[in-house]
Amino acid sequence: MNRKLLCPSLMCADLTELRKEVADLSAAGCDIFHCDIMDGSFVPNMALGLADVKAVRKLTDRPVDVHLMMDSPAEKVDWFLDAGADIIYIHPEAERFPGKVLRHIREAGAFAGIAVSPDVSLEQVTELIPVCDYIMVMTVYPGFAGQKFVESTKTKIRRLAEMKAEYGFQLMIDGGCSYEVIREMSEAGVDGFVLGTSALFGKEKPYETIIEEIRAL
Ligand code: S6P
Ligand code: MG
Repeated sequence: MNRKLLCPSLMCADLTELRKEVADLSAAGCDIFHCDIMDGSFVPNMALGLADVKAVRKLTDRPVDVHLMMDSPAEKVDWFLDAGADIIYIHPEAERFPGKVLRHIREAGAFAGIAVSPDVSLEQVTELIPVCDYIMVMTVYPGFAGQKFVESTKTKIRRLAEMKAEYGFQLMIDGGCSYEVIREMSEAGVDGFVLGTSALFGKEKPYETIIEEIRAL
């Protein structure tokens, strides 16, 4: 099994201590900093914003990903490219020409990704798969941390795992990633996990211990 890509979801971190949080998560061995950007329209919530991504970029040399939960992301993608995002995820159902946006992200030198919501089928995104460096299956409905893992997404995850070799994308999951889910989905071929309140934040244990335990699953 490959080394898991572990992506702390910074909306779950203590934002009054962002510098310390990023330093501690780095020291613990996290791989990619996950920034959830919401517009209050595509999803009924707001989380981080452009200024936060710029701040995180200044605080780490590790890859930073941006998960755009917004309507018509095409208009805003350049803001996040300029802010130094390494990976940008869009929701295809929020954009009229998602393939065009994914190609633009790649041409700008970043990695392109799609976030696939529980109600979006693989058939709906087939055309986009060859243009994706990352495919992130949403295992909760986008918008909030602390939700229950949606079991029915496992079928989609297993089907995507079978397609990885042909297309070469990294398969990620976001939402409700508990130790049990990580163990099972890692065996199923998932490469990376967004870590929120289910496994990483608000626990008694230090990040280092948790990351070590997750790597051993
Ligand atoms: C949710 C967002 C996620 C959450 C993460 C929280 O819309 O995209 O990245 O921050 O899923 O994780 P957890 O473990 O609290 O579900
Ligand atoms: Mg996310």
